[in-house]
Amino acid sequence: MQKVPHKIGKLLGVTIASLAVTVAMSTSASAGSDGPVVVDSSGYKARGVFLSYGDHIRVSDDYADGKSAVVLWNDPTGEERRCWDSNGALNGMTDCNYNLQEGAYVHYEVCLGEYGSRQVHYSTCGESGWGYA
Ligand SMILES: [Ca+2]
Ligand SMILES: [Ca+2]
Repeated sequence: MQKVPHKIGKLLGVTIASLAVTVAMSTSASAGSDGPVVVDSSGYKARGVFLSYGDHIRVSDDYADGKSAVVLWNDPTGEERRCWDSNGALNGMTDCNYNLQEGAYVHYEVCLGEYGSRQVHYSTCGESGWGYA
């Protein structure tokens, strides 16, 4: 007799929690639009994404080859900006936090490069993505 109410309570808790997350996300993300996860030309060595809430670019070095991952993106003035993951491979996303004008387009791609010399290997850049701040 104890098991059933316990299970229902747990399920209800999960439902309410996910509902709260949905409401919070739809409220906070109303101004902009996240971009897709993009990958480098190999498809697996680097990933990047744009998140509109708070204007974050995230980049991940997914391959231990001595090269860093870098997201190249264009800010609203058209200037190229860079967000590097230079702290090693396979250790999560590195976050770059920006503050963009609401509604600004963000065009970005992820590439491999040498963080020491800030050299980008453009041939490794993958397909680009778009988001809106
Ligand atoms: Ca690497
Ligand atoms: Ca890293």
